[in-house]
Amino acid sequence: MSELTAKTSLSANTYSEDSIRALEGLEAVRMRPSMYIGDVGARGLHHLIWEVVDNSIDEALGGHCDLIKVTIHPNNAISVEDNGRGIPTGMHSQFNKSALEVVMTILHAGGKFDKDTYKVSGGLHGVGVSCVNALSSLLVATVHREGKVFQQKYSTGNPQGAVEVVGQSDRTGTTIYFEPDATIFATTEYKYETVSKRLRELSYLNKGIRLTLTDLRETDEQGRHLYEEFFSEGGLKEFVEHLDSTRQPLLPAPIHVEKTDGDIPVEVALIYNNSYSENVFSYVNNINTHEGGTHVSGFRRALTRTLKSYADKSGMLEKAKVEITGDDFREGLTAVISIKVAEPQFEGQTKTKLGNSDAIGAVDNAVSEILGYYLEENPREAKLIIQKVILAAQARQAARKAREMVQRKNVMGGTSLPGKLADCSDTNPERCELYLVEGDSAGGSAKQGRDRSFQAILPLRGKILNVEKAQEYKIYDNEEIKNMITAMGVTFGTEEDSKALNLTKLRYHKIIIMTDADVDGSHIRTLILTFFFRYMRELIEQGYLYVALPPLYLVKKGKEERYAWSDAERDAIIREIAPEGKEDSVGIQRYKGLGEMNPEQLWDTTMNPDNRNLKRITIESAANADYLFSMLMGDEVPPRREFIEKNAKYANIDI
Ligand code: 0RA
Repeated sequence: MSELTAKTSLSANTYSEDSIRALEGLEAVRMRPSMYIGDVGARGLHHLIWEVVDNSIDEALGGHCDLIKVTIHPNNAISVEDNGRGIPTGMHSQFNKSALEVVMTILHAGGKFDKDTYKVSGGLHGVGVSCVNALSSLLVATVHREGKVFQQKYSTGNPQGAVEVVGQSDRTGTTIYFEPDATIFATTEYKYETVSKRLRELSYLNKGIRLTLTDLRETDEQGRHLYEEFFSEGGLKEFVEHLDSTRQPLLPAPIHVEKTDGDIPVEVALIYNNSYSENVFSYVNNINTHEGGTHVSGFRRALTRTLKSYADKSGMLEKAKVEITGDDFREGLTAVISIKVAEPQFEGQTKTKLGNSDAIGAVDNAVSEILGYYLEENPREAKLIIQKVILAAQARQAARKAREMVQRKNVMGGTSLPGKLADCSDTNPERCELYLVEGDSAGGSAKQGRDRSFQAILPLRGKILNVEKAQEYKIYDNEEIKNMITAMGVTFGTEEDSKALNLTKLRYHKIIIMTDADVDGSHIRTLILTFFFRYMRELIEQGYLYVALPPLYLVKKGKEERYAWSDAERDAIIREIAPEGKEDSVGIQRYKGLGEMNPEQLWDTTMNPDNRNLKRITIESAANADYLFSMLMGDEVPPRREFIEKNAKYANIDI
């Protein structure tokens, strides 16, 4: 229904002016769903859950609720149940209909009429549960309140009847059940892991709230459904401990800051570990602010000033004769910053950068005060931190020299390309691809098989350096890493930040990692990914990094040759090309290495844009990715063993 027909058909008299506006609102959501929920892919689909859970979290932050149960139903419907006060069901005078109906059908009506509750959802989510309603083929709202159970059903946002009393109740709470509209979403399949990660994160960000997740779609051997419970008593302190559980801590426990400054509640937890990377995650109203913003600036300012002043007083800096910069205070730092603001302004490319200027002072004040006390009261820990900072400053100077060596210009004024690179002839980065290929022999096949107009090949010898365990200046000594950096044309260091990645001279917009489909190949791929994640995260965020997926099998019968990327695909091909009972005349070759393919086969299956399988690398949640990389590539063995045992079934491991 277009806006025009909505107006004419409804102004026929039964509806008030307000309800017309409301209907137009929800119709607009259905017409341009991505404007409200980002996209209509898996991301937007999951966004529906966050939207509904946010409302229950708001009720909990107001002190009215401590339990939120999320259920994935067999038909990929979702229900979110809370034990809050229940959405009011009485008449809403302004709209002349029940408050429940107003909340469910009027855009942005959500919390407007509940002034007592401190509303924090907003910004990215916060479009209101009415959007979820508009995008659901069926939504059922059930409210326990005033001794009764009230219920109203909707379809694509339209009430299918009035609010009804369907039973009696001795509790309060709201349950929202919804079935995402399959005519809107490209996929309607929920991913358990995505939901479970977000609920875990929410439990750390909102301590004291119990969140549960039940998946009714499958049962295990004992007939049990997948079920998890998330509850954090310690909040961000536990979040930071979880993030750093696979690293060696420098302090016995995280430093925990909790203070409301003005009307901004600030919570920060930080710890130092013996790694060389900085991991600062920030949230505003429970939303991950990937791009940082004013709250992160306030944190950095407080950290630098407070530690610097302590270090100056201690006399340790003079002795070390080294100049300290802001970066040095953040090496080996893991921190989570979470603030709640009434009207967040989100800026930046992905609208995940906080702009509110009062957040700088709020976080600065809270962190300076509590970190200041901590240093005075814990001189032993304070000394460990300052020693670490001094080492970081010394390493930074070494790293700068090493970086400059890699980026040095040749006599002609340009940067010389590595000798092993077989470059492409096109010079437009948007069309160009760089294959990072495991081993010289596969590199040779790739060079012969490629389309040299737009495909460049850089063979990498053996295992590249594990950057998770190496100090920054060491990585620039590594031949393979140096080759990658110069081939790609990226540089490091801007005026503001000496480590910042500069992609303006990036020579290829597809960087494709091509390794063997065996255990060694996976290891090498992980090493390369670790390097990109730690030193070139922005390149991943821009969508430039890919993994090539070579086929696992060649199925042959007579002259017919077909490739398969999985066991299931292999079996399907055999059924297709061999008559029943004659499956034995069929030849099957299991590819283990790229080297087993000749250049034509490599082109056909893995490099030709018409046939190949490329997987784009994304960073779903930086906090989670950070945890995984440090766990897989770091020093602690037990969590890695546990991960491998749990995930072995997903891997193609030849034993
Ligand atoms: C407005 C007023 C009141 C409750 C709520 C909203 C509410 C909304 C949601 C959404 C999910 N769960 C919810 N729980 C409560 C109650 C006002 C009162 O009872 O005084």
